[in-house]
Amino acid sequence: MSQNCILVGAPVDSGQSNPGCLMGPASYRVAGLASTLEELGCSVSDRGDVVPRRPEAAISANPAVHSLAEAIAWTQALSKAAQEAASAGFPIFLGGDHSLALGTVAGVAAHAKQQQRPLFVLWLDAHSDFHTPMTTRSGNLHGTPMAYIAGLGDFDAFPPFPDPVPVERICLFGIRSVDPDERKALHAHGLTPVDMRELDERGFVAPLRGFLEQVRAANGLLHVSLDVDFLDPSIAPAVGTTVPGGATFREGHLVMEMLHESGLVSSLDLVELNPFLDERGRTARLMVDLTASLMGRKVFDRANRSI
Ligand code: 6HN
Ligand code: MN
Ligand code: MN
Ligand code: MN
Repeated sequence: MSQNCILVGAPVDSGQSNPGCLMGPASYRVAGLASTLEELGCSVSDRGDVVPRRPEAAISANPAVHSLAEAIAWTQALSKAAQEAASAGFPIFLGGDHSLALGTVAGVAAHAKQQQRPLFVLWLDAHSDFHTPMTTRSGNLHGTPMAYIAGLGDFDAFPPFPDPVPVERICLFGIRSVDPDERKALHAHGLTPVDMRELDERGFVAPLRGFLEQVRAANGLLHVSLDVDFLDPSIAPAVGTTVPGGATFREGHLVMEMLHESGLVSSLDLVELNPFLDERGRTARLMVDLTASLMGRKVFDRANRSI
């Protein structure tokens, strides 16, 4: 699968409170993302960084929420950029904090609708990101995109999500930190995360394979949102919301290799990298290497090892 990769920088920093994610796109470029993909036979075009319009004033009904106007401006700009990129090739969105997915997934959902294909979402994260602006206590909107994508109400002045993704088409994978209000909402909407406990018991292969089979059976498009904190902090320290007990180096690569072999992935977010917290670029390089595995880098080609 040699792809036409379209890099879209999304230096979003307003969805959390730990400055630094805005350096993420630059860090991926310095770590050699484009040349790594080219070595795999992909063609790569880098569209540079998206620039949102000046935010219009917006105040949330929840006083804890900050940077609402910025988040809405990013959502509008990224939704447009993502829809365009998705119709031209395989978009890779370089974050930026996870609030960028409010826009990127809205854009790829609009694209999927146009293609009349169902969109599936694989959320690789320590967190479920299933708050609405009404339930978040931290006020950090990077904790909300999954609920937006699933079409939950109460999203302040955000544009309505174009074509909400039903929970049966969402897989939250690697989860190990869920706030009480998120747990309530997940229950209410019948969305059961594949949490680390389940992965400990069943391993990574069976649950992922089950989800990929669903995508294939529905001839779906698959958006993957990779949060740095999906990975264990010992291998990926450059994120403001580390949670112990994450995916190991090999588990991370295994997921990416299986995704490649499935041939089903149509777009990717790389989110939450905070280069200010990195150690000599190791987290940025790991994220680039994981992307390489997703795009087909492997040790050895062997038939019949696919899902
Ligand atoms: N992320 N649930 C916590 C909050 O502040 O709402 C953490 C959110 C983390 C967000 O993983 O992108
Ligand atoms: Mn996240
Ligand atoms: Mn997270
Ligand atoms: Mn929270």
